[in-house]
Parts: sequence; C-alpha cells; structure tokens
Amino acid sequence: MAKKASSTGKPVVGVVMGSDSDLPVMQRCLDTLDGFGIAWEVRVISAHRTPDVAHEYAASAAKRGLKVLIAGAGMSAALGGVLAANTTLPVLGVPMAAGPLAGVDAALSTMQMPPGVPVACMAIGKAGATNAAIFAAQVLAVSDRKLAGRLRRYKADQARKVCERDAAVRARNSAGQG
Ligand code: RP5
Repeated sequence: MAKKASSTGKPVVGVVMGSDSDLPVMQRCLDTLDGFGIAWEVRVISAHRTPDVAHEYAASAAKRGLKVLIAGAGMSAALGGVLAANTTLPVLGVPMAAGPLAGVDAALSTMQMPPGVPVACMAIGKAGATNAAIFAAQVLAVSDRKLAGRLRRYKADQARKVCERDAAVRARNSAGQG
C-alpha cells in the first residue's frame, strides 16, 4: 500500500490468537489493517487453555463495537469455531503452521465447521494473515465508501507492481538474448 492511513479510534476488528507464538505471523494482519486505516484490538486467547475467556470475548464483541473477528490458531485450531459459536459477527480463521503437520491440521480444524456455525478459512500462515485483514476490510467496505476506495487503490497498486516486475523480467531476458 502506497500510503498508510490512520487507524486510531474505537476498534472495529478483533484479532485473537491462540498463543503469543502466533504473533510474528499475525503481525501481518495487524499491519495490513493499519494500512487500510482500520482500528483493531489484539488479544491472546486460547480455545483450549482459556475457554472461558474465549467465550466471554466473543459474546461481548458486538456490544463493544467490534464488527469482524479474526482468529489465528495452530494445531487443533478450535479458536475460530469457539468464537463463532458465541457471536453473530463474521469470524475469519487463519490457520497457523505451528505443529509437525505444517498447518494442514489447523486448516482442516478451521474450515470443517458443522452447518450453522461458519468460519471463513483463510490460507495457512502469512498469506492468510494478510488476507484476513483484506477480507475484513471488504466486509467493512460494504457500508464504508472511503474504505472501498482504499481497497480499489490497494488492488490497483498490486496490479501495477506485478506489471513492473513483468516489464523488468522481460527486459532482463531480452537483454540476455541479444
Ligand atoms: C495453538 O497451539 C496456538 O495457536 C499455537 O499456534 C499453537 C502452539 O501454542 P504454544 O505452545 O506456542 O503456546 O493453540
């Protein structure tokens, strides 16, 4: 993103992770939200280790002004599901590559929700952390024209960078052939 928008104000996105060991990956999510000027809050809450806190957090989230929840968790990742069980807010899950199964375990745990309790499962790891923030921006942009404009600029910027790389690769190759 070319320019960082300001993300001060009341949080509208709650980013929750199962462990502080998830933070280096989930930082991408926070940085991307910052880039869109979306105010967030971040918590370490475990579906298995602090289940009561997870329940309370999700149950009070809408009342506290949050509009989207993002859950990053690894291994047998129940966090997205537990949050979704206790709120009507959209929940986006980010599977972490935390165990010997490299995130496939967390992806299956996150995506295989039973009917009635959806969790939108993002890609494993860093790509998913970034995409969760973009997806949250897309949800919020439905009723926020400024944010919709930032999303359009983000896409245009992304396309411009790919075209620049394309031109650079083609220039290198034609120089090599000459
Ligand atoms: C999950 O187990 C966490 O989300 C983390 O990805 C993984 C390992 O947690 P720690 O043992 O590092 O706290 O619940």
